[in-house]
Amino acid sequence: ATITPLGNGHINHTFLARDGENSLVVQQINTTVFAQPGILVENAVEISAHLRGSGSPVRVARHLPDDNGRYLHGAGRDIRVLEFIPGSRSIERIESRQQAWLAARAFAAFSRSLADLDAARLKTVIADFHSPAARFEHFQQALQSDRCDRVRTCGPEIDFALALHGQIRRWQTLSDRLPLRICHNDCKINNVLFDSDGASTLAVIDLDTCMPGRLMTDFGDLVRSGVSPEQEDSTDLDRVSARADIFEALLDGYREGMGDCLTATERDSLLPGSMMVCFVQGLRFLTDFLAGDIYFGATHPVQNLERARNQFQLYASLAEQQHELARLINH
Ligand code: ADP
Ligand code: GN1
Ligand code: MG
Repeated sequence: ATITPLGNGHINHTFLARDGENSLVVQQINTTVFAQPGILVENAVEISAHLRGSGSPVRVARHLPDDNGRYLHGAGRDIRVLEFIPGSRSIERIESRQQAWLAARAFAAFSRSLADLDAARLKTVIADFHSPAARFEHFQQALQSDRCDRVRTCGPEIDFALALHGQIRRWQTLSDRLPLRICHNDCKINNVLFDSDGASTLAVIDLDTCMPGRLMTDFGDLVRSGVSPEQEDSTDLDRVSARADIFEALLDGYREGMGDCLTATERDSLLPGSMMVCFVQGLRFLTDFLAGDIYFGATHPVQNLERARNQFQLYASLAEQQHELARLINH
């Protein structure tokens, strides 16, 4: 087979293996992030079985076992094989309202289809994954230890983050009031596969963090990764902003996919959730910058700081427009 790198994920190493007509996705799981790859496989198999068994139209990329029924390979038991979704492509930036609507509907339909799967059947992959209070604590620890002597290089970003401590508590309180549901927990725009001309979505992928959570963060991640005309790595901060028309399309698509499943409290959490996820993602990048780029990696020394600035700018843009955006929700 020929093996080539695939996609732009931050966490795993993903490859496309091609042999004539046959294509497979081969992925090396990042065991720094996911200490127990077996749990990822068990959760994914459970989810695939539930979707198939319930006749859901939502498609995911299935994990494929070898002839002995094993899902994990290699000396580190960290290599897996996934079904390749033919004719698919992922996008890194939303270009149109239609793309926004389709992606949001796909992620919402995914959660809706899992509403009747017993949450106890899925293992917790990373505890407190979307807890703003836990993320803030990690940030404070990184700040305190300053193990790479980088604190002195990012004073303004640290001050920006510290000023939002009170807001973190309010977001945590809101999140704690919401129902726990099985969520995707990484509803980034490149985790949904479109067909080649972008006219429909084919599958939801990257199920590694799928576990009980809150819809406010699923919708928030969609907004975070899709609402800006610039990607999260962009340093062109003047162009980083929330596009209200894309926000509206994400909202409409999400509501369409959730149908009547969304409670009133959940609906009211969508905008705060979007702001929270942008800010917390900035905080996560800043924390990783302070810790030495051990989680997200970096292609140059200040990349995680640049990503943090980008996400803080996006948060500020959402905050500035929050009253107009709230009107779209109450519409
Ligand atoms: P990571 O956890 O590192 O983000 P992903 O599972 O999201 O890894 O895969 C990274 C990228 O690889 C995706 O954004 C997509 O472009 C591509 N990809 C992953 N799985 C498939 C698949 N089954 N079919 C087609 N493309 C895929
Ligand atoms: C990671 O795996 P990927 O690239 O889809 C991260 C998300 C972040 C995102 C930021 C397990 O997602 O939580 O929001 O990067 N995944 C994990 O781009 O931490
Ligand atoms: Mg991914």
